[in-house]
Order: sequence, then structure tokens, then C-alpha cells
Amino acid sequence: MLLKRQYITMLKLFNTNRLITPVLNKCNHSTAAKSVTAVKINGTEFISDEYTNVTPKIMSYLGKNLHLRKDNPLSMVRQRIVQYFYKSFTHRGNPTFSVYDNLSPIVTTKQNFDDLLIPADHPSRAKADCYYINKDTLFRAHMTAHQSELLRSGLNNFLMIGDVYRRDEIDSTHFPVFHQVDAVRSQRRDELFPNHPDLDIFEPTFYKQKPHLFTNTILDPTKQSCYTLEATKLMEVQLKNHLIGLVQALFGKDIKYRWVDAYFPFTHPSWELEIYYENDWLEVLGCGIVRNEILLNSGLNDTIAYAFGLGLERLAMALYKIPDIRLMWSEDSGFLSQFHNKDLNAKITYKPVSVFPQCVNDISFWLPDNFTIDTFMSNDFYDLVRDIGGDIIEQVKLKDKFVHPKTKKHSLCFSIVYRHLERTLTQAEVNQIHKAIETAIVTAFNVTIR
Ligand code: FA5
Ligand code: MG
Repeated sequence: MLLKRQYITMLKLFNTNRLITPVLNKCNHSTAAKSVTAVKINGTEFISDEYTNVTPKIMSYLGKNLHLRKDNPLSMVRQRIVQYFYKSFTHRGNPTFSVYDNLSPIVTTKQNFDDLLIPADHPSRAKADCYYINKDTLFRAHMTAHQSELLRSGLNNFLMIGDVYRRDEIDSTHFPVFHQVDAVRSQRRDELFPNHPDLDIFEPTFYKQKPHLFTNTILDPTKQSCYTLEATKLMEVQLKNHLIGLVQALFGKDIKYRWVDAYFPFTHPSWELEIYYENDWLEVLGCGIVRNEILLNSGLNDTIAYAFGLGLERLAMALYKIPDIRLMWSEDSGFLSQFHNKDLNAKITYKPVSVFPQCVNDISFWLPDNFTIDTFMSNDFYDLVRDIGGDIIEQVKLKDKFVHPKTKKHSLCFSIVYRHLERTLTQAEVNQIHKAIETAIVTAFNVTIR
């Protein structure tokens, strides 16, 4: 989220408040009528100002939570990452890391920037790069926005997963909303060096003053001035090993990767991990040793920590060969069904769905008296549907089942998704095929269409 490009052009496109749904117009009674507009989000009202640039379209992504949706590839990658951390770190049989995947994406500038030592004039704060609700409130631009508050609440090892919002270019790998997994792992001296009472995490000079009076510097590229080189190096090795372990768990042992030196205001030293994918290097995450000032401000004066933040979209696109980031938002069953009920570790290669629109017709029927929902042979039904509909049947899914309270008759409802791969189907021709299926199942299974 550093060194943002392009923010001047974006500013020209979106610099007005009129994109906001006005929910309130107050008049200033004294002089010329001044209108104050507010933005209402999830029931909370925010007074807008010259910073406000969030659009109704962007607001419409709030609460979509793709990372928690069952059939979404982002959710599958999320679960694999969480599993990796649960498996790799346990303490007396319990997972060491706790997971926060439901934190509100509306944060203060303090959370998103100040708490992370991001300077007041840093380009990542630009109105052109972020979606501001007003000058103090924005849609989080990275999951690191929650790092300080979770540290303050006493957590040592945690994952923060959610949607983040950035004004960025629009192409196959960029979308204004994407998803990140962020993490912090912190350790005290006895945890980092359990067998070396002679080693310390802090330089002797750090102890000479009160911790908050110590001036921590990042002039040395290898470490922060407060930490020893041994502690910093050991944390670096652990951090890198854990992250390489993660990409190998996702992509297999043969994945080609490289580390690139990086800069983030909240870590030092910092790195980015790139993987070799489709003949090019792809940046998948940023990481580093957390700046000690952040830990001190959160009440921790005996700790060294590492942190990282990765993008779920990039990993999912590479893992499943999904060519366009917008597909993550697809509600199309032709897309979602490719990830439906799949084993988390199954090798899935995305097959492009037809670009022609689908038609969905439901079919409901009462089963004959001698049948129940459990004894009805759904697979026979699917075959019959395919026999009649042919290749234009994209999916048949059970939508509803019902037992009549009085007659005890059982009823089923299926949605049939029709799509032609080469042309747009008309509703009329779909209705005709659908009717033919109804007629056929009445004969074949003795059911009664509802
Ligand atoms: C950050 O957001 C830092 N907060 C990461 C971090 C956390 C560093 C903790 C150190 C410690 P960055 O802007 O590089 O950094 O984004 C992190 C990852 O999010 C990237 O590596 C990439 O995988 C993903 N990402 C960034 N921008 C986009 C985008 N526009 N579309 C899709 N994925 C993106
Ligand atoms: Mg980056």
C-alpha cells in the first residue's frame, strides 16, 4: 500500500460529494444556507465533508463477505491458510493463533494510519487512494488497520481476515475491493530463546532508559536499534520459513519463489514474497518485523513480533487459474458450482463458463405415495433432465423439500440452470424444454407437478 501511483488522475474522476446518498440536509439558519450531508452506513450516520468520496457502488460491497461464503474460491484459500496456521502452531494441543474474520471494515484514520506510524503526508493516505467516509473515517485500506487494537487487547498470535478497499486501476488483477489475511506473531525473550538464557531480544541500551523514552531508529537496514541482531535474525528466519511453508502447502513443494527487500512504515526490516506464476513474478505478500513503537503503544514492552499481509485474490487466481479478478464476485452458478462441496485440497482448475446468460426455471412436484424425499432417486431425475435438455443444462440443484403436515406427502423443488455455450437462449425456448421435462418426469416417476 505504499508508493501509490496514479492518484492525480483518479482525483479528477471522483472528487465530489454528490456520489453519496444524501440522507440529511440541514440548513444553517444564520447566514447563507449551507447544506450538510451525511452518509448512513449500517445504521450509523457519518457527517460528510470535503474528504468524502465513498460511492454508493462501493458501499454496496459492504457485508458481502466473499471470504466467508461457502462456495467462493477466496473462502477456500482462507480456510487452507487458517488450517496451515492451526496445524503449524499449537500450544498444549490448542491452536496458538486466533482468527478474526468479522471485524468491521469501517475504521478511523488513527487505526488505518496513525497507529501504524504512517506519516501525515504519506501518499497512501491520499483521498485519491482511499475510500473516505469523512476525514476521520474510511473503508480500511488494509487489514493491518486492526493490528494495534488487537495487540492492545492482549493477543499475541492472531490472524485478521477481511475485505479491504482501495481506489486503484481497473483490470483483470485489480478490483476496488479485495481481501487480505494479515497476521501477527509476537514472542517474549523466554519464548524466542528458551534454551539460551544468555541471549536477549533487546540491546542493553534499551534497558538503560524507560522504554517509552528510548528513541528507536531504523537507520540500520538489518534491524531496529532496540532489538539485538540475534533476535531479529531468528524472527526473520521463522517468518520466512512459515511463509514459504504456507505457499508450499498451497502450491506444492516445487513452487518457485524469491524474497524482495521492501519498505513499510510499520515494519523494519521488511520484505515482499513473490512467486513465479505464468512466466512472471507475482507479489503475494508483504511482511516484516513490527516496529517496536507500535508494540510499546499497545502496552507491550518485552516483545518482538513479526507481521505479514497477503492478498487472497492473487493466491486464488494463481491456484485455480482464474483469469479475471471480477469472477470472484460472480453469482453465476456456472462459476460457483466449480467450487461447490469440493475438498479443500483438491486440485481445481477453473473452466471458463459461457459468456451467454443463463436462464433458471424451477420445477416442483409431489412424490407418489410410496416415496419419501430420502428414497427418491435424484440421480435418475438428473439423468432424465439431461436426456431431454442436453448440453444446455448447466446445473440442477435441489432448492427445497417439504412434507405436507396433513397428507404427509413429500414434495421436492429443483432449480434447473439452462445456458447455451454459443448463443443466448430465449425464455420461450427454455420454457418449452422445461415443459417437456415436466411431462417426462410425470411419466417416468409418477410424480405430480405442483
Ligand atoms: C499491505 O497492505 C500491508 N498492510 C501488508 C503488510 C502487513 C506488510 C503487515 C507488513 C506487515 P500491500 O499494499 O503490498 O501491503 O498489499 C499486500 C498484498 O495485498 C499484496 O502483496 C497483494 O497480494 C495484495 N494486493 C495489494 N493490492 C492489491 C490489489 N489492488 N488487488 C489485489 N490484491 C492486492
Ligand atoms: Mg505491495
